[in-house]
Amino acid sequence: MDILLAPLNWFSQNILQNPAFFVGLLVLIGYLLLKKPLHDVFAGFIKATVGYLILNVGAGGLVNTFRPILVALAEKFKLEAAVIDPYFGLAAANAKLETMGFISVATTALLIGFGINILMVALRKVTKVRTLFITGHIMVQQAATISVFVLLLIPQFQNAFGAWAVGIICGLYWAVSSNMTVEATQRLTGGGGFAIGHQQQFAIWFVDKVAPFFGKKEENLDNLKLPTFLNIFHDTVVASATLMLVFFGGILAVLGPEIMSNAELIGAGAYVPEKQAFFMYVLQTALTFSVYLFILMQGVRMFVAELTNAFQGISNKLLPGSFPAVDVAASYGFGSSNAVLSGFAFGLIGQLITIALLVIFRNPILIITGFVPVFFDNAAIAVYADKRGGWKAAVALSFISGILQVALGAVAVGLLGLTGGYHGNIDLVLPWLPIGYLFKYLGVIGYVIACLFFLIIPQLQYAKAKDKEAYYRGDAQGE
Ligand code: ASC
Repeated sequence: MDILLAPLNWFSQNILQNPAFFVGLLVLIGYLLLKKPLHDVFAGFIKATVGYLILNVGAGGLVNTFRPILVALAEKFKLEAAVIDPYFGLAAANAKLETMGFISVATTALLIGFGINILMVALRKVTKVRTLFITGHIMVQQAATISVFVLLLIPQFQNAFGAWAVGIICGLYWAVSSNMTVEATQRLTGGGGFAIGHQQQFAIWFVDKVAPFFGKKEENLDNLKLPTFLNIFHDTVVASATLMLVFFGGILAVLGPEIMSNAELIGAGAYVPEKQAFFMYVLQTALTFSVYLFILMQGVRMFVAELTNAFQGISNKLLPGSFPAVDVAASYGFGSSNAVLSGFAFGLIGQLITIALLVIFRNPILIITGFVPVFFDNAAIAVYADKRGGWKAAVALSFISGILQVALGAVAVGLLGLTGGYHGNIDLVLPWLPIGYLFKYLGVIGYVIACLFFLIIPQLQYAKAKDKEAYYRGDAQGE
């Protein structure tokens, strides 16, 4: 058994959980299948891997710099609140699994889930699933949260079968949810050849469907007529730096130098009072946002370009009609230049209003905005919404998403009895919160219903597609 498990564990830790190399490997295989000269294969592998590593630097910089600032708010006001952010959710889920004696379930479930996803794609003629979810760091977070859903709410699975129960439903979610983003992403990217495998696939599907009801796609954020002096905000660097100066500048002013120089609380990005005036620190921190956003987009452009070309090899020869499902940031470069920031801004407003309502109505569970959902989810929602329904759709749908993230996040914290945080991304409340209630009230039957729900979705997608060949090509059908 060990002989079998050792290579699997190696693969999981070194490739699956490190998607830069996974994407690099896919590009390498894709170019080999396309019979490209070896030096081109090598160059493609390097560009894709380095591009993804650059994306990691950008995303990691954003997360590590701005997450602690939001958390410091809870400290300052002595709030007993859950932070809705997948890194806090991971810590809270692991703490819960530890007390339940199931800490190792999530890692096993990760491999089982990935295997299920591969199986679903291999059997695509039957399952109608075209996408392989390859964003490993996200799968780690989700496997932990979903372990709590399954094992806590369905006591019958608190045994050796538990890891299988978690793995199977994780695999179904990964395969089916990413499959739901194919048409929307092909439409957004003009046939980019990838899908989204992250934490907002259901939301992307939904937004793509409803955005046209909010407005015209021609009235998108890029075409928005601004008074001449506001035209400077069509530039992402100017817009993001200004927005962050107002938003994080405001928060940092409230927090003050004392908390921000507490290295233990704030971490490596701490303010160093001896070296820098507080005002200059605030200015630099706000501008750093634009720096990381710029880096992130650069990395995305590099790896997406390679992946799009190379994957033709895989989808022509190895797995016909299949798509890699990658980090949601891959979609950011394809929308209006300021869609990402608009999504963040209006998602944030939705979140803050809902948090204020929780406080006013003395809800027993309070929520603190976490950086990852408010930025990465709502940015994507606005990008897709703007493409289909223009700026009105982008504004309205990211605002609604912000409300749901907080309101339903608070319900999820209560349902799962978590302390300190919850995953918070939009898919982890819709559809996962209703699924949680199915588990709670129907037990194993609820689990079976949830699995059938996932299995039936691609069947419905396929049944609805007028042109069945085009379904496998991923072409967007019907406007
Ligand atoms: C997440 C998460 C991250 C970011 C990153 C965005 O959900 O855990 O680190 O989004 O994947 O590019």
